[in-house]
Amino acid sequence: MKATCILPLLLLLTGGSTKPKEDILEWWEETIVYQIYPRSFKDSDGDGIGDLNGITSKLNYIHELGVGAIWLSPIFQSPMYDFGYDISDFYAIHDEYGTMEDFVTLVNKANEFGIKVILDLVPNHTSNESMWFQEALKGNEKYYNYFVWDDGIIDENGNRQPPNNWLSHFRGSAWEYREEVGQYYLHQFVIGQPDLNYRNPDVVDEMKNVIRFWLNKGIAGFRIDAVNCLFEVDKQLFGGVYPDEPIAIGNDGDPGSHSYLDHIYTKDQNETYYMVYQWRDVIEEFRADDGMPRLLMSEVYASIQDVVRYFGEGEIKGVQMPFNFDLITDVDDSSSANDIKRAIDKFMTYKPIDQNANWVVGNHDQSRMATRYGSSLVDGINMIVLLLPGIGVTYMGEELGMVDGYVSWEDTVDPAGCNTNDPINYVKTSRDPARTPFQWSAEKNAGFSTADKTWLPVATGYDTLNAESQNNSRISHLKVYQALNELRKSKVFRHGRYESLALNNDVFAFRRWYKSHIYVVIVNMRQTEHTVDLTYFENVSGNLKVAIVNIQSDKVIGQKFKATSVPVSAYESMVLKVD
Ligand SMILES: *[C@@H]1O[C@H](CO)[C@@H](O)[C@H](O)[C@H]1NC(C)=O
Ligand SMILES: *[C@@H]1O[C@H](CO)[C@@H](O)[C@H](O)[C@H]1NC(C)=O
Ligand SMILES: *[C@@H]1O[C@H](CO)[C@@H](O)[C@H](O)[C@H]1NC(C)=O
Ligand SMILES: *[C@@H]1O[C@H](CO)[C@@H](O)[C@H](O)[C@H]1NC(C)=O
Ligand SMILES: CC(=O)N[C@H]1CO[C@H](CO)[C@@H](O)[C@@H]1O
Ligand SMILES: [Ca+2]
Ligand SMILES: [Ca+2]
Repeated sequence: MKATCILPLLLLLTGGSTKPKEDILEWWEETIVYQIYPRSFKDSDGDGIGDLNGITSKLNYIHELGVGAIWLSPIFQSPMYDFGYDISDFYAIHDEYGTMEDFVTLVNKANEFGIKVILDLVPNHTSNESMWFQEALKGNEKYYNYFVWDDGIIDENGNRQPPNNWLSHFRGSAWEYREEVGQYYLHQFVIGQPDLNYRNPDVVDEMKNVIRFWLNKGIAGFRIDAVNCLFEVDKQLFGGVYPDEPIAIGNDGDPGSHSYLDHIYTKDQNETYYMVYQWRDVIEEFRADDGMPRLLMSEVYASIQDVVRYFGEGEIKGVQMPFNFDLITDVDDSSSANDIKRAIDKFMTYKPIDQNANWVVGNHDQSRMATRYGSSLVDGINMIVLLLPGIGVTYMGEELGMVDGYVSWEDTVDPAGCNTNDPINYVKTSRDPARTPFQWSAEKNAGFSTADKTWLPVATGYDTLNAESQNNSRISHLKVYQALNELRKSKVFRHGRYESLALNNDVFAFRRWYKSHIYVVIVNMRQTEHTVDLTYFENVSGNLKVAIVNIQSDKVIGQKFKATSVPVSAYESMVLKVD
């Protein structure tokens, strides 16, 4: 406690915060969370689709990366209208991915490697092929009440119309009529994804049982999908009618597109936060049993104020990791060093002081990091993700600098692309390019599969850009990633403090320090050369020694530079240690 009186002052000076005391860190506070999109990671049986045994066969690779936790995108039984985000049985493994036995083997083998397994919870909706929805259609009242139904309205011409103007994320009305029921059901995502009704206590209990079921299989936590869409407004507050949403200011003029409306009644409802806090209580039941903390991560694209509410409120605990998407949504290859600094400082500024930041630069819904930032910045961005204070998140392939693959209109399968019915502009919304198979080697299908056709085509360029060749070469993105991960284990990066500077428009730099150990990380966002003076950082003087450099750099590990004048070449990034 002795540090508390000087702490506020330090925070004022540095504008950043890390854990104030040298606590013993929980497992999830010191690891990297590595996201695997199972369909595209490794195919073990030659059908062109990645599977659980494929993941198990690559645990040694994940272990060599130094990653301590893998998060698997959904592996549950699904008709795959939305590639697993439409679940027909929350308690079963999707047959293309393997069996429950394969899953238990994966968890056990992962544990032998010291790797924890995190699953994706998709609580907003089920598949229309779920037993729950099928029972609802048959008139089973219990399951009818699992969904959100409404009569709709009859217009002046006597035609039936949806209850209101709500729009699906994938274009068009969010309401779909079912003859069997004589009512419309709500689907915030595709038609095949009816929304669950969280105002029904049975649904609340059911989802808690889903959480318990998988925790009992030995998993270490959940990533919760699209959680801010859980609740819709309570229609009782509007005389039993779901109110229209207002047209968004600054919309793109396309009335079918989700962004046309301002989602004040279908997103970020107050009740959502309290549902998530209840799920934290469920994982705490397990911790009380065996002492092992489980991790919850939430996926929410919202204002920073809304995102950090998922941490909890006062004494009430929420998730430990509300995903921080600022490095996806706020910056890209056109950003200046100042923009990067502001994007990083944003989460640090708004998060509760005793909670961790986390750093995410890609996922299965977003264009890949190496494409958004450019291949020259791959190592620099990985330096930011892995060396800033907090939890690093890597989407599979970021360690290699994998780029978006080209997927033709004929090969496009993502509903976000297909639903545009537009063979030209589908590329703007399709998420397939970020989901092309993992590039293992220069062999057929990049070593992903022996099939003649894979579910998505392998990206071109895999003959040189692949895990095997990067592992075999002395200098590669993979080797830089492993070196960063090794350095990350030191006290400076586990417990040290942090401050950042935009040294000019192009060069972003941050300092991490612990007692007398000081490191400075430099990332040049531009194809320009600079000489930078690092003595703008307090306590940085004398010489700095090169610890890690990006693959384009001609600096040598161990080489020394004067703090007052460090040369930085085009797109160069480096980690320096004050000598
Ligand atoms: C990477 O290369 C090392 C030898 O340099 C080898 O021991 C290791 O098995 C390789 N990793 C993989 C996943 O092939
Ligand atoms: C589920 O919805 C899809 C459209 O997304 C439709 O093609 C399919 O027929 C529906 N299945 C059932 C059982 O309602
Ligand atoms: C949000 O919901 C919680 C729990 O139901 C309630 O205690 C709180 O007053 C609500 N806050 C607002 C602003 O509606
Ligand atoms: C600078 O170094 C001194 C001496 O080690 C230390 O007391 C001080 O806290 C450091 N200040 C900062 C901002 O790192
Ligand atoms: C932000 C977002 O839309 N995330 C997911 C929400 O759920 C849909 C349907 O399940 C997924 O496709 C998205 O990836
Ligand atoms: Ca397979
Ligand atoms: Ca919902």
